[in-house]
Parts: sequence; structure tokens; C-alpha cells
Amino acid sequence: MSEAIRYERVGDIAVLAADNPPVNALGLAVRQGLQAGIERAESEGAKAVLIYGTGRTYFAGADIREFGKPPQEPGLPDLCNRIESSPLIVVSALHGTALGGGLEVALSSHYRIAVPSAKVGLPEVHLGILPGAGGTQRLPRVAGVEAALDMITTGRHVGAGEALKLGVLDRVVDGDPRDIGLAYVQELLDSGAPRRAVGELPAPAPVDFDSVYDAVLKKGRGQQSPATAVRSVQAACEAATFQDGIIRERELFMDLMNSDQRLGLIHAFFSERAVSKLPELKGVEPRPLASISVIGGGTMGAGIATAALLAGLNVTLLEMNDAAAAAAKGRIEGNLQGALKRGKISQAQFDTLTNQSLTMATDYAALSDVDLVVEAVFEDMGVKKQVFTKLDEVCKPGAILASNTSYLDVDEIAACTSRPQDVIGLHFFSPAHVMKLLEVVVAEKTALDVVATGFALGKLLKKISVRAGVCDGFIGNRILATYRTAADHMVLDGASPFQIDKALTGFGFAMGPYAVSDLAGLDIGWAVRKRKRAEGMDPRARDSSYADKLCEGGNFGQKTGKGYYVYEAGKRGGTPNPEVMQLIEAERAAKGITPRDFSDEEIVRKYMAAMVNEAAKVVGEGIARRPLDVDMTLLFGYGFPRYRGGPLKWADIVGLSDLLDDIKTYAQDDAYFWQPAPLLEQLVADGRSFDDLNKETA
Ligand code: 3H9
Repeated sequence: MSEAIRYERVGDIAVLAADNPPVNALGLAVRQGLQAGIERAESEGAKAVLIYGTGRTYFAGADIREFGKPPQEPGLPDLCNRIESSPLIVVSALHGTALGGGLEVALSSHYRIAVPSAKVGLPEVHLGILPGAGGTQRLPRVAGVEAALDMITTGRHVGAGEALKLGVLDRVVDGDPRDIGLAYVQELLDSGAPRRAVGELPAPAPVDFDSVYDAVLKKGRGQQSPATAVRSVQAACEAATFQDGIIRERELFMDLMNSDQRLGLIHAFFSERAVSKLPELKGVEPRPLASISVIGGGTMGAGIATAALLAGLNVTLLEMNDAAAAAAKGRIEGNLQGALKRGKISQAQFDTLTNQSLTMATDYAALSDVDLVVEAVFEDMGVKKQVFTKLDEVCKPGAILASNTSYLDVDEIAACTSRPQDVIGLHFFSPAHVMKLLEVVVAEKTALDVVATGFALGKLLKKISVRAGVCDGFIGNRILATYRTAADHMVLDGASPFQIDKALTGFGFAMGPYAVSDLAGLDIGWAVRKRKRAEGMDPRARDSSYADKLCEGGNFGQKTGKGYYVYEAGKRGGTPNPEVMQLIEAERAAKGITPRDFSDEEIVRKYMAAMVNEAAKVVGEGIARRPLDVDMTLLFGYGFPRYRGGPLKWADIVGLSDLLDDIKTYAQDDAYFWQPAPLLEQLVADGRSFDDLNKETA
């Protein structure tokens, strides 16, 4: 008997207890143990079998680490069929998260009981696959097609109460899973309850699967797995037998298993967890973090304050005067109203957060006792230095002084204090109470426990925290500046901003770069361009001015109703602004450029090549420690399609050598912009991938 499954006899009942921490994933040893346990129970004359998980959960799914490796018997689909076909009564007792293959084992059991806090779900689509151990065939038979389609295509976790109503669970009882399970099995045996196999239930009634398929495909922005899962549920209704449905499910499952999207999504799953694990922070205790202060209550500062309040921290918000403080408080209350409306907090919590946890201040003296200060004032080095000089005077020893700068030199900011070891960059993304990304910018003298506290704060605020080094724009904005420039070059050469946006949303981005600029405000990019020109641009760099002209006309994007697009009140999205093409054409003419046609494919390739090349420089220079740090930055802060895993995972998939060849070809026209990243050249020369680098630095 495998150690991952412990076998025990309690009277007529054989008890199979899973013991495979941390989440009882259904790896080989667990599958072997379950199969052996069922066989032993049958051969020893038990009347029923109880399956449950020890530790924090029932099975949380197949072992994702086995994906892509040669299959080992028994496979999960066969195991589920074996459990279901047992002549004994098989009962599963659920707690924690019964997900994916875990729920499939439960659905193969004849009865299911759970504790009230348990959650069930089939989240396989988030990994680029579909439930492949009978889930698409059994769930519609117990919950109906509509509920099954909802659960399978969204992958959402369903609470025990709802699962009971849907028929996924038979009973919900509070207590220890083993105890409630044993009592339930005994009751079933005493009452002579029959063996009840879901696979033997009649096929469910079909729905209009073609329209569901189309709707799901559209919603997924190019993600294949949810739409393919619809076809698998369809088989539950239309296949001649249950077994035929299982065969169809297997075919579709294997198609997805062999897809690039599965590679991208699994990479995202593991990278999301690896990104905040830094070897140098092992054993380093973060500093205390009970209260924080935010300086500046604009959109960004108010968002940071909101996120901190929602995470249970006391927040002091410092503004310049009473009027600004009142406006900032209004912004925070507006954000919290949103949380209240969405049911994230109660009215009582809203009242406590706004009246007790939040303090408004206009005097730096109010910051004398806080543990951490995040400065979110105007993006100007002079202004930042004034703030940090003041903070150095008033903050208690050991307080962490953080800047939310998105571009500026954190070393220079730290140098104007007497405690550079306590200074760090915490770069939030707007709206900060919604966006998941936090760049933890480590300056030259930042102390390790300050870095650890940055990550601890990120965890508290439920952010994905990425370590970044100091450079202009850190990881994300530095790479953005490059691929955005590549897009501007394509516009000068003949593509339109609207075609570029369309090509990139076709690739899977949530929005194209020009629509994003309109949303963020065109004045932001304008200020950066002016700063860079003032600092002195390399004469070989191609500059463009049509966007400046838009700004000079007072068009800053959505907030002014006009930018690249024209926005009508009450309507979502905008329509192309015809003035933009006039400005572009005038600039092309002035520069003597004869515009040429671009295919959508060429646009995507060039944009991505620029992104990957800059990302490789960012990793090569140590600004990002690992390729996966770049991938997570782009995924969580820049709308990169998760199913492609991130730019460097995408690069591995399409092939680094071909990509480098393309970059060298582009360099024939613009050798300054298209300088190949040394790291990319090195990887190609060595025949290695970005993922190899991830593994080497794990
Ligand atoms: C499936 O079932 C396919 C079948 O339909 C068909 C097969 C034929 N495998 O997230 P955490 C690791 S597909 C391997 O930090 P939490 C995780 O990497 C599967 N490892 O904890 C981490 O490792 P480390 C369908 C796994 O409490 C550690 O466990 N199931 C797996 O925040 C702790 O994880 C899913 O998609 C796994 N399945 O959240 C569920 N799951 O410590 C995926 C976790 O080294 N899992 N690990 O970084 C989850 O959603 C969350 O992990 C869970 C716990 C909610 C369970």
C-alpha cells in the first residue's frame, strides 16, 4: 500500500485517507494508493469505502507537475471509472478545495458529503485544458448542462451551500471530514441505500451548444480551453453512451494538453507562485507593519490607501491642505463604495474603514509613528527629494520610506536621506486597489528586511510582487517604452494606430497600446517624452511628434473625450479620431516617408520582438532576476494574455533563434533601435531557452 493513501478498517467500512501534502494532488502514488485501496476493500469483504483527505484539503486536482511527462498507470480517468464501477458503496468526504481531478474523484464516488467551508470546482480551463477524468460527462448529469457549462467554462470555485443546491453534493455537515464521512456511510449502510453511479444516470438534455461555443470563444479573447470544454459537455448529451462521451472528452483533452496555450498557462500558474520567492529573503524577518501612511491622495495615492484599508491596515493619508485632504478622502470613499456595492465589504466595515482606520492629515508630524510611508506625489525628482528630506526628519527610526515612482532613480531619492537602507521603491499600478502588480524596487543600499517587508506588504494587499532593480522605468515601464516605440515606428512607416490596436487585441491583449494610452491619459507619455528630450536623446533615435500635437490641442484621451479615439458619454470604447490620421500623414510627409502596408501578423511579430529584446536586456542586466519575473510583470500589470504565459515564455515557444533572426533583419533598417540583447544572442548560441534560465535560478 502506498504511503500517500492510508488504509484503515472501521467495521464494514474501508477508510482511504489521502496524505500527500500540501494539497493532496493526485500524483502517481495517490492514484496507485486509491486503486489498491478499492481492490483491498473489495477483496477483504468491506461493504463500503470512505475517501477523504488529511491536512488542509481533499484532492486539489491532478498533479500538475506530471503534465507533459509520459503517463503512468493508473491514469486518472481509469481510476475514476474503477471507483465508480466498484460494487461497494463509495463515499467521498470533502473539505478545503476539491478541484479538478479532485472533484472528478468525488463525482465518481457514489455519494458526496462536505463541510460547510469546502469549495468545489473544475478550474482546468485556467491551465489550458479541460476536465479530463470524466468531469465534463459526470457534472452535467448531476447538476444539469447549464450549471455544468458555467462551472467548467469559468473554472470558478463553488461554495458547499451552492454545490448542495446544484446536486453536486448530497449533504453538508460541519465537523471533521473523517467523522462526518464515517457517520454518513454508516447511515447509508443502515438504510440500505443503493450504490449510485453518476455514469449510469441518463444523458442530460442538450442546449444550443453552437451559440454557447461562440459566446465562450468571444469572451475568452482567443483562449481555446473554455470553448473546447463546451464541445466536451456537448458530448455528454449527444454521445451514444457514457463511455463514448468519455472517449470524446479524452480526445479533446489531449488536443488541449498538446497546445501552446497549455504551456503558457501552466507556466503562469507556477511562475505566479515562484515570483515572490527570493532565496536571499529566506529566514529574513520583515519589519512590523501595523500602520502605513500614504503621501498624496490623487488617483494613485487614494488607490494605495484603499488597498491598505481593505487589507486591515490603519492608514494616515497626508495631503497639502484641508481642501486636498477632503478631495482625497472623497476618492477613497468612492473606491470603498465600489467594494461595498460588489459585496466585498459590509456597511459596518465601510463605516469602520472610513471613520476609524483612515486618518487624514496635513502635517508631517502625523507620520512620526507609522511603520511604512508610501510617497505618491507628483513624478518629479525635485518634489520627491523634498518629501524624502522631510520624511527623514519626522519618521521614527526603522520606519520604511517607500516611493511609488514609476520611472525615477530610487538610489538618488534614497541618497537625500540619512537612512538609505530604509528606502525602497513600491511601484503600484493604477487603480492600485484593483491592479494585481507591485514592483518592489530594490535600491543599492536597501536593507534585506526592508525588501522582505515590501514583499510582506504585497502579500497582505494580495498583490503579485516582483523584485526589480533600479533603471529608468524598472521592469515594466522600461519594456513598455520600447515596444510602444516600436509601435510608433510602425505608425510612421505606414500602419495606423487603429490597425495596431486591432492586431494586438487579436493576439490576446486586453487592449491595444493606443487605447491604453487614451485610458492612462496622453499627458503622461507626453511628459515622459519631454523629459527624455530635455535629457538629450541619441541623434540616431527616431522620434515622432504627432502624439504631442494631439496633446497640444488639449486631447488627453478618455478624460477629455478625445485622444486616438473619440469617446461619447455613456458609450463603452471609442471610435477612431480622424484628426489622428491627418497628423500622422502630415508628419510622414514632413519626414519624407512613403507609407507601406503592414499585415497584422507583421505588426504582432515586430511589437513582440521589441518587447522580448528589451525584456532580455532587462534580465541580462539583472533588473529582473529571472525571465519569469518579466513574464509576471507583463501579465499582471500590462494586460498580456495569460494563455501565452508572458513575453519570454512566448519567445521560447515561437523559437529564440527565429526571433533573433527577425531582430537582425529589422536592424538593417534601424540599427540603433534594433540592437540585439546580448542575453538573447547568448541563449541562441548555447541552444538554451529562457525557461532553462528560470530553472537554473530556481
Ligand atoms: C486536473 O485536475 C486535470 C484533470 O481534470 C484530468 C487529469 C487527467 N499539482 O496555491 P498554493 C502546489 S488539473 C501540483 O500556494 P493556496 C503549488 O504549486 C488540476 N502542485 O496554496 C504550491 O507549491 P509551492 C486542477 C500543486 O492555499 C503548493 O501546492 N486543479 C497543485 O494558496 C501550495 O499551493 C487546480 O487547478 C497541483 N494540482 O491554494 C488547482 N496545486 O509551495 C490548482 C497546488 O512549491 N491549485 N500545488 O509553491 C490551486 O488552485 C491552489 O493551489 C489551491 C491552494 C486553491 C489548491
